[in-house]
Amino acid sequence: MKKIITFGTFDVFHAGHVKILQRAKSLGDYLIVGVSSDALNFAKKGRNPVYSEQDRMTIVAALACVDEVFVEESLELKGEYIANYQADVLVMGDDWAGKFDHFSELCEVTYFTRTPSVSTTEIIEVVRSD
Ligand code: C2G
Repeated sequence: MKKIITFGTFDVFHAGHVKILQRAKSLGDYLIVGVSSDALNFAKKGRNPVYSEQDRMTIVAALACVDEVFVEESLELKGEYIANYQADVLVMGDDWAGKFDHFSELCEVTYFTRTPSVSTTEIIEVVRSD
């Protein structure tokens, strides 16, 4: 069985998130998703997510293409997560291109082009301005 792993905050879940998860799943048989903890999201983006860690996990876990979810506590633990889940492929969006190439010792590393014209930040801005 070919296992794929990917990571993200998946806050204010949108079509760009669905598309990368579906594309990730198409590379193998079993898709594992590390959902960033609220604390990790704050460290990465300097703000609290709109949806709590628990709600973001619930949404991602409900998708047909997702087989397993867990909380990503730290960017530094990515190697441990890949090894523990015995992932064959790491998928990330190309906003992270090159950043995880060193994990190619552990598994294949693939970056997918981000879906254009949709982002959590833009959705938050549109909702705020209304
Ligand atoms: N994404 C995408 N197209 C968009 C928006 C996002 O393909 N229009 C992808 C991102 O490239 C990422 C995934 O969806 O691979 C999740 O996006 P975010 O929630 O923004 O993830 P991020 O906060 O960058 O967390 O360990 C790495 C991180 O946890 C990634």
